Amino acid sequence: MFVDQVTVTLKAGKGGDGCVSFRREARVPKGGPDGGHGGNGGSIAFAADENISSLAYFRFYPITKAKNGGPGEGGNRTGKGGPEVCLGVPVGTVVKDADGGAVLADLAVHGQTYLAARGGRGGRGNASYATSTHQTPRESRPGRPGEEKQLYLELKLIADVGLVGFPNAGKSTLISQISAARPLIADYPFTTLAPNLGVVDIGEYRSFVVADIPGLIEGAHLGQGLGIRFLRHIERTKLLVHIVDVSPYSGRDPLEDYKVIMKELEAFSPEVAARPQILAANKVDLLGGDKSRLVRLKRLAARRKIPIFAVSALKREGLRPLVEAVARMLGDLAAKDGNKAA
Ligand SMILES: Nc1nc2c(ncn2[C@@H]2O[C@H](COP(=O)(O)OP(=O)(O)OP(=O)(O)O)[C@@H](O)[C@H]2O)c(=O)[nH]1
Ligand SMILES: [Mg+2]
Repeated sequence: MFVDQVTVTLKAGKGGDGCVSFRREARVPKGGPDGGHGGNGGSIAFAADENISSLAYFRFYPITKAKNGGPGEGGNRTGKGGPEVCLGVPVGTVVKDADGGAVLADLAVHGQTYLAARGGRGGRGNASYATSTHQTPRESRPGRPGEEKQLYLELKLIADVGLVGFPNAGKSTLISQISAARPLIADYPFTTLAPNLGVVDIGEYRSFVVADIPGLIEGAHLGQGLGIRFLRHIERTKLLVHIVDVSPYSGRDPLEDYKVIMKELEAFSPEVAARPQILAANKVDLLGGDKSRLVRLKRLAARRKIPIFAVSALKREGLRPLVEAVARMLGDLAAKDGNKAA
């Protein structure tokens, strides 16, 4: 089950109470105070883990509690600390306030952690109150409560390239041909219900990550089809590969398709819509003698200065130049970014 948003409740452990105790031993009269501090309550943290791919765990376990700290003991013994609970989340998880407002943490790198709910401090034991003028202190402090929080976790996959297009355009077919990803492919719309990531190997130890997401249709931003919420998974990509079905069997006009998708992207986020794009005119194997649909799309691409590649994802035609162009553009963008940073 792919889950990319959940609300969780965290209850960190309470600190253990401080102890009041006096040393009592044969032949040691007035042994003095020896009550130890309470142990700290257990904290709860999130850790990004590349082996976890969704937030599904939290659907089943929305509440996490950490153990309380143990009470202090005589003989100056500090109570046992509550162990920290570390919750694994997929890389790309954003932690927000429960109302979806402020971003508290963005766990974008494997191993990155965020201390979300701090355990309460243990209370002081009476031994720590002893002074030269106050030698038999009877005071101690109770442990402090642990933090209790409701948080909203949102997964935003981290990919370099996002595939966008109408349902059935061939997005999943393309990712299956250029990477090891094996998503479901079928001749009906909305085959893909959850995003797929694929790593595309371009030799010399270089690679990039592609995200295949569910298809968009007109009105997706109003909730048509599967809506546009999946677009969040391409929010962090550097470039988009926009796949348009140019075969006559789509029953639509490729130029119209292009514009509809752009409108939906715009409605989701103008920044995403403005991201560098490469057009993939797909299913050219079905064109037959009449190339006009492809030619018109190529003209539109030329007018808008968008690189375009005619491909057949199914027949693996034209995929190499497409992948090379993507790799080149990613390289150029990284170089530009580097210049900006310098
Ligand atoms: N003839 C031909 N068929 C293709 C080509 N690419 C994809 N198809 C077919 O088109 C249908 C849809 O392909 P998918 O890859 O599932 O399309 P999608 O864009 O992932 O669709 P959704 O997941 O529903 O958004 C499948 O039957 C594919 O075999 C192509 O280049 N040529
Ligand atoms: Mg698909």
